[in-house]
Amino acid sequence: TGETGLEAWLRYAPLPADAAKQYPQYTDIVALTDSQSSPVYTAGKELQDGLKKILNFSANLTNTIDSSESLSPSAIVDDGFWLGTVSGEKGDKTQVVIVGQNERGALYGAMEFLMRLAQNQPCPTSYASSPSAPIRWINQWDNLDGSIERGYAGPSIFFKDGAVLDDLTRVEQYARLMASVRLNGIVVNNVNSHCNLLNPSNLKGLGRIADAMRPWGVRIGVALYFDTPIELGGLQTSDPLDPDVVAFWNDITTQLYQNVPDMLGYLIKANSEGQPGPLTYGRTLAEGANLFARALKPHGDGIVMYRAFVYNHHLDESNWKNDRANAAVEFFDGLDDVFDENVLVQIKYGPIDFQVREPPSPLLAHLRRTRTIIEFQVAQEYMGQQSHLCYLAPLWRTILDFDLRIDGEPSLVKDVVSGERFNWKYSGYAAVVNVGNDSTWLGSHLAMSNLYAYGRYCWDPSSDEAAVVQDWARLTFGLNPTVVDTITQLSMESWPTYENYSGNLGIQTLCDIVKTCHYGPSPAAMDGNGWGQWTRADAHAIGMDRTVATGTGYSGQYPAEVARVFEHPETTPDELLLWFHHVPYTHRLKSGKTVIQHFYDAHYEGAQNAQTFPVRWAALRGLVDEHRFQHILFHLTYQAGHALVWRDSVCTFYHAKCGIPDEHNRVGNY
Ligand code: GCW
Repeated sequence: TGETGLEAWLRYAPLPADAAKQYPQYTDIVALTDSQSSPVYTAGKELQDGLKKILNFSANLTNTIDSSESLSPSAIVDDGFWLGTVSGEKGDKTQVVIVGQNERGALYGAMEFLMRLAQNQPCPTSYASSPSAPIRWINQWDNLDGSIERGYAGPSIFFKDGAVLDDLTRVEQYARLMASVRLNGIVVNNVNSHCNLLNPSNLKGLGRIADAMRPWGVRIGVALYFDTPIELGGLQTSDPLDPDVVAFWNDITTQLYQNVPDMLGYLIKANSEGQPGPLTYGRTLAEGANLFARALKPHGDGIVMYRAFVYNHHLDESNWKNDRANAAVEFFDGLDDVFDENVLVQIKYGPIDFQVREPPSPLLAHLRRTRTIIEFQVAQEYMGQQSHLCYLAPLWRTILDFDLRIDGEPSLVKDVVSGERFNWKYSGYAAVVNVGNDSTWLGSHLAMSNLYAYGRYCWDPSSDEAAVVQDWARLTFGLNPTVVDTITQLSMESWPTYENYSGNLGIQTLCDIVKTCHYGPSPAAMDGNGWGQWTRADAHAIGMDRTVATGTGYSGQYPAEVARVFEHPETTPDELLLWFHHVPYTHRLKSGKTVIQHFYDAHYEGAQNAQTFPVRWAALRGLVDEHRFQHILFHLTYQAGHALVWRDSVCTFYHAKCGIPDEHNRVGNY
């Protein structure tokens, strides 16, 4: 299965003999638990399996130890662990000790040990590690019929024909991958969901999903459809203040907890892209969120993940002041004190929609008492849909390292999200992931670095993105430095390359909005519709004027110090210029180039670099198994071709719009 991709980065490939012989003979594994559904038991089994595969050791697994010693390292928090070595009682045997702060932490420590071993890194003598944030979750956009919204890797591993699949083997394997990068929760169905999830047999099915994932320390939650009381309950209304509606949700929640006693809670997309919500009934967003919060409250620690992705998708472009980017702050301002304490607001990293370049959502600077979850997308919806290599960790870092300067104080997005900035105990990360039934999980072997990196970043948002992809490459493709270096370099170049040929200077990914496929170049599709992902390109100028002085006022949603920077073209960084300003094509960038010449040059540079990807990959022939070698070569060759299509479509479009020739005489001379 190594070659098909099913084991992804958890292949535990055998170490070469000369490396393997440096390791002590691990003979006995003790997993201190009585329960086979405990992550501690899973840890023991995983160690047994990993040692067999990596070192060809057959170790015994038991669950008791003759020792009064107990280790309780104090500096680790929930889900954290300590991994180290201690000398045996007579000093003759070295033992590896893994101590979890909880059961999940023990599993994480065991997998850390194995993933180091698989990279030929001996067990550290003393290593403690704790998560940056307690919420490290995935959102699946899987529909009950088995299709996946924005899925590019086959049908759902959870659902088919309106029901939960009988065979959940892939779900268990997915939970194993999640545990290895310390992801601890998943919402299994689409936010554009429907009420058929909540029929009695599916409630049982959800229980089976939870049972399959629990041994890996993964808890499940569900996305709810706001009008379920009408459509499933036969009520006249779904008004969140109606007593029958309240009773309906209380009842559903009780039934859910009967099947999933450790449920994470509810993810809610409401009043967004045609979905009903509290505003439909003349209620506030908080009244809608609190309805679910109160239904959850009696059952445990379940939370409402209320999505901030609320906006009007029939916006009138003829009004210069209209701006979809303003929506989240406009809708959520004033609600900071009225959400119940178990409501968290889930905010996409940027104010529009997972574009190739966005500033961080300003809502992250507005909610102080209401805790937040930041939403990323491992699914490469606007990023080449797993047909293009686009390693996203460098993009995530531009968001996580951004200093919002809330109240004039250091306020890095990662410190807001971790809870540190406002002293929250429960907050963190979600990412939309579109794994499917394909044996590669995401449809592309190389795209899996994004899933791996997502977990690593939730745990430690200050990780070095090159080091993360190197670890992933060693685990996935082996220890050959040529292979690891090539994959690392291609991955590190991939986002800047993609940005170059897809959409520059903060103009967004110039793909097809109107057909809603969000794939392939279509700069014309950005304007003239209600979606609000506008570029306002005409014959003379381009970009959204989001200034307070003359535009939509969006820049003023940031704290003062940041707002000042974005208010003026001179202080706005080039890469976000057209996000914030409407400027002539002849406007000079800090680089000295005009906007239009930058467009031409960037598209040629990006497409040119993409041509090198298959060539550089091809140099690895014989160093990677033939199956994966060919699969990846095919993808990179396709990407190289599609990059040319991108380049020529975008350059030709703007050339025709403004009539300004390319200084290097390429555009229009095909
Ligand atoms: O990015 C957009 C997608 C929709 C998605 C929506 C959302 C699930 O194009 O497919 O719907 O965002 O995040 O709700």
